[in-house]
Amino acid sequence: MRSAPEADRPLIDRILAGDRLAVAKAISLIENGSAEGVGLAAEVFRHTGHAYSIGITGAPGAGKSTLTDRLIERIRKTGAKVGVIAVDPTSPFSGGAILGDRVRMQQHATDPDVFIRSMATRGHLGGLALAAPQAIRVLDASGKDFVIVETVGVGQVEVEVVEAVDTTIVVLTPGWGDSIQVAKAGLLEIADIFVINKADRPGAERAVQELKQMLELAPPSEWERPVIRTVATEGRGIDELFDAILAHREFSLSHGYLEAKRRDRIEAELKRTVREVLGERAEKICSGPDFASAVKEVLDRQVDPQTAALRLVR
Ligand SMILES: Nc1nc2c(ncn2[C@@H]2O[C@H](COP(=O)(O)OP(=O)(O)OP(=O)(O)O)[C@@H](O)[C@H]2O)c(=O)[nH]1
Ligand SMILES: [Mg+2]
Repeated sequence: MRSAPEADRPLIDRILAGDRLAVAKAISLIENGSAEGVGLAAEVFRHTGHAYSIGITGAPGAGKSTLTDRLIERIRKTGAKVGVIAVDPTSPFSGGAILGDRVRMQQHATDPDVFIRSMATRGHLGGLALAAPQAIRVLDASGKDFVIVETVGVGQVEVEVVEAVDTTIVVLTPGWGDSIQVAKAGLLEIADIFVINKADRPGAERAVQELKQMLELAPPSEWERPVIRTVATEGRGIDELFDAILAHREFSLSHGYLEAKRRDRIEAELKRTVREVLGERAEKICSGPDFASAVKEVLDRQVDPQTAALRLVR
């Protein structure tokens, strides 16, 4: 049983001590977009910069959660601590659609150095694109060495969430077929590592070849993106995948690439936040009493819409 004094300690202290309940609470506060969450995120920020983040994305059912589960296992063998956020942009409630995942990952539930949590957007300003990086930072501050973010890679939001991580893994399966779909979803651009999962199924080799051909057409880059075959259900290819992640981290660090990426990310986050704040302000202006009278003035032809709008803003 948790003693009362423990629960009375400031949330930030408990997070820094790696207290799971505190971490879960913090992520809920952030998810809900509460004022307390905003204050907490600010406190948390000073204690971040340690964790390495990994994004896992791909079509529904590609095996992302099974892979994540295996990766947790692999990472734990090194003694490192792991946090996982499963992002579900389609659900208004966390733990809804992804509940199955949490059950599957249950084997880690008793490991104090693993934290797994699904996340949806509720009230957070800017939605998941802004909430997810904050949740990653909570896990970072709580002492996790790796943070894995699982998203279903089908939309813009997911792509934005994945942009918030250090290494992005795109999971495909044999017969993922229409490669144009993959390209359209923006998955080719964001990948640092490709995984062809379900390699136990027919067509795996063809999928690898097809993908490699497609990559040859892409603009050349210093990091040659590996294509790794896995059978997540059997744990095959997981060592190779983990090695590829470490190699990408090594590459990113030694080429100043990670530093540049983190800078771009901060820029993007600041811009997005400024836009969100201004958007909220705009909503407020457009529902206030001055707005109604401005409409009337324009209707009465006392003022033109442009001038009236600028006046409202001022
Ligand atoms: N044959 C085979 N099946 C697999 C493999 N990996 C995962 N599966 C199965 O594929 C199904 C989906 O796996 P998940 O790990 O839930 O896939 P996901 O990408 O997380 O799914 P969503 O989160 O719903 O998008 C499950 O029934 C898995 O057991 C694999 O390597 N081979
Ligand atoms: Mg999943």
